[in-house]
Amino acid sequence: MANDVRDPDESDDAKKTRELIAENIRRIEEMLRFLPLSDGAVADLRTKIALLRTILLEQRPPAFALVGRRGAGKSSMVNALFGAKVAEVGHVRSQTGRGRWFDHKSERGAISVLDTRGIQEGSAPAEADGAKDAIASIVVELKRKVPDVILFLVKATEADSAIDADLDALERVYAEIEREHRFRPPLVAIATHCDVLEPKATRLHCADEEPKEEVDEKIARVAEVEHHLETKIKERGKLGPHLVWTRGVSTYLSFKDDAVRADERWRIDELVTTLFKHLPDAGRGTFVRIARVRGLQEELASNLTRATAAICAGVAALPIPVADVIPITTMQVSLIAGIAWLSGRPLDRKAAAEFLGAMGANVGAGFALREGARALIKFVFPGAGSMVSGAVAFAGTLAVGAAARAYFLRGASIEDAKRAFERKKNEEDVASSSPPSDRDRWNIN
Ligand SMILES: Nc1nc2c(ncn2[C@@H]2O[C@H](COP(=O)(O)OP(=O)(O)O)[C@@H](O)[C@H]2O)c(=O)[nH]1
Ligand SMILES: [Mg+2]
Repeated sequence: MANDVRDPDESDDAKKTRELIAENIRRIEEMLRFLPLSDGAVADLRTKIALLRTILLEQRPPAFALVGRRGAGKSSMVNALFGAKVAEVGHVRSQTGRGRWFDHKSERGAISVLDTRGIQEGSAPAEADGAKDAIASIVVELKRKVPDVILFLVKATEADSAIDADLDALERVYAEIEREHRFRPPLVAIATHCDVLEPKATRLHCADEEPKEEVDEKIARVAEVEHHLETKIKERGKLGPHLVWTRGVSTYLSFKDDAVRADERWRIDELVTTLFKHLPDAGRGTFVRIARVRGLQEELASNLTRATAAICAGVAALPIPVADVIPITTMQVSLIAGIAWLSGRPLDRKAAAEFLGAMGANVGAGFALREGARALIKFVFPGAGSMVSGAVAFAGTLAVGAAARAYFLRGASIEDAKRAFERKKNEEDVASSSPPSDRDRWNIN
């Protein structure tokens, strides 16, 4: 899949930071063979290193194919995922021409979208090139790149009328992908425009403020639509097995001069969570930055933290001279930069410097990763010489990760971040002061 795109607008600092992290990860990998660990433990560390590399260095835009007729809400869906105006909605001819993969961008990243509009319009095509061309171009595009997930969109108000042509189109898309890539992407079926179901005036996006009975009535209608949609899809043997989620949503956002004027989105967080679940790691980092669902940012950040902690503990198991603590704290600085990045900040040293400075480490904004690493030693491992035990490296890394998550993802004050750091560190210290020992914990031979 040729969808690994490096952002051409990436700053020099970001490039440099990437290179440093890449270099550091390479070093750590080289150390692996010196580690006194079992094969199983080494394999486990390799998996964790691969995760770090994928999240920090090998991100690409997630790729979604949107299937649904004109007006189903495909462009609105793209805007709803971003929470901003990135796609033209309504009767505007798309800037992409027909049936092309297109990267919708914001400063937080890009989502690659294949808008298959026109594919089901066997008759009366609105555009001069017609349905045949639409199909031909979509087939070409599906060859070029395989979608991670397919989103099938139907207007809730039209779900029980003629969706057979749409389902034919969807089958067609699956057949092409299957033939070309031997892969069947997960299918997410969405009923859009749920906000306009009866009772029309009842607002689902602020259901707490609405009469309960009316909300219940509206949600019951949504459930009916979902049931119908799901049944229709499951009737098709070629589609049913790939269906992972069916839900009614509202993508409604109104813009004025490109700024959000009204946000009436409903259940988009749930949708984002589902899409996240079905994305490969290479698309997940970008996706959580764009969609900004806190829980998912947290999930990825804690995966990153745990992986880094395990790697640091592994490095700490090395006898000197290789095992001075610099590689460990360098990994921790990378972790801070990574968590800042997941929060939407650029992947550069500025965010890490800000965090380290606020925590009390003395670093300039343009610090070298190693300098940051040295500064970090003082407060992660106070009193330690050049040797730290695996357990202490593990606890220290979890604590750094906890503080960075509090600061960047929850917008905690630096005081709170410090408290999160101390709390985590103490928890882990207590946990590691009694068995299991380093040896048990890391399967050390
Ligand atoms: N009320 C409401 N309007 C929507 C929703 N989704 C899309 N729309 C509107 O439906 C029209 C068509 O949407 P658009 O995203 O351009 O559909 P596309 O042709 O599939 O790209 C636009 O006027 C949108 O504002 C929704 O969930 N609720
Ligand atoms: Mg559109």
